[in-house]
Amino acid sequence: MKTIILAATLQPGDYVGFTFFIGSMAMMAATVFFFLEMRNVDGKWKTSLLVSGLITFIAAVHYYYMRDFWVENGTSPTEFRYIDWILTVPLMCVEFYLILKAFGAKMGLLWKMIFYSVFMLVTGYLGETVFRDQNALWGAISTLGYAGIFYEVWFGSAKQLSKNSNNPTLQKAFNTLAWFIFVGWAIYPIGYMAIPGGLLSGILPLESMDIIYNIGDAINKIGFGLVIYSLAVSSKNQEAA
Ligand SMILES: *C/C=C(C)/C=C/C=C(C)/C=C/C1=C(C)CCCC1(C)C
Repeated sequence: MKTIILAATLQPGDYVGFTFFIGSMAMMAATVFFFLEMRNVDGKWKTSLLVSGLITFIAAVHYYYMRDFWVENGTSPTEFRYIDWILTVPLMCVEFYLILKAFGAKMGLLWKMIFYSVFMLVTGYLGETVFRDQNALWGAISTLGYAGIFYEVWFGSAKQLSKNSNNPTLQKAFNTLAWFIFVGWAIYPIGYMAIPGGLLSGILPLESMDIIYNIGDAINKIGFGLVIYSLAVSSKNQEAA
């Protein structure tokens, strides 16, 4: 008997597929939320919320494709994944710049962070695809880009600007975002190490890579946006008080 598999049909037990569906919907819902809430915040925060919504919007569209790709091929949609990241991760750097702009952030800081993130992603992509046999080496090279961003927000000029702002609301939000970079972003290298021949491939089955990436994206993209949103709302309440 011939089984007809309809496009984009989930099979029972396809946990990777589940997280792709949940991811698509969560990113869409978050996008609607950020865009609609733009009317409820003051001037400069509108841009920050717009960027938050763009991040989840770009992810929602890619998740739509990735979900389809996974369901049809049963393999990781690596290209869509990295195209998404190369757009959304620099936009997360833009978020840092926007909240620090009023306290003296320069374009140089933004470009530096964008450079680190693009370096991290291009080398990570090479390790996952072209040079899979040397994925550990490329993973290590990619980590240098991650370390650059980590340094900026924990010790570098971004940290200094936040420290010198004398604005407790900004500092609290900045520190939360810095924890996202530390803990939230550290989720990704764990997923990367599940690729065949990767450092954790003995412990983690290959499917766990996409599950881990999907969880990481939901936490980081939506969580980051919510931190920005609460900063915008509490800044408004402060001014009203
Ligand atoms: C919304 C997407 C985000 C926040 C993606 C972040 C991705 C990373 C922090 C990826 C990092 C990697 C390493 C640090 C080493 C191994 C290769 C990567 C690209 C998975």
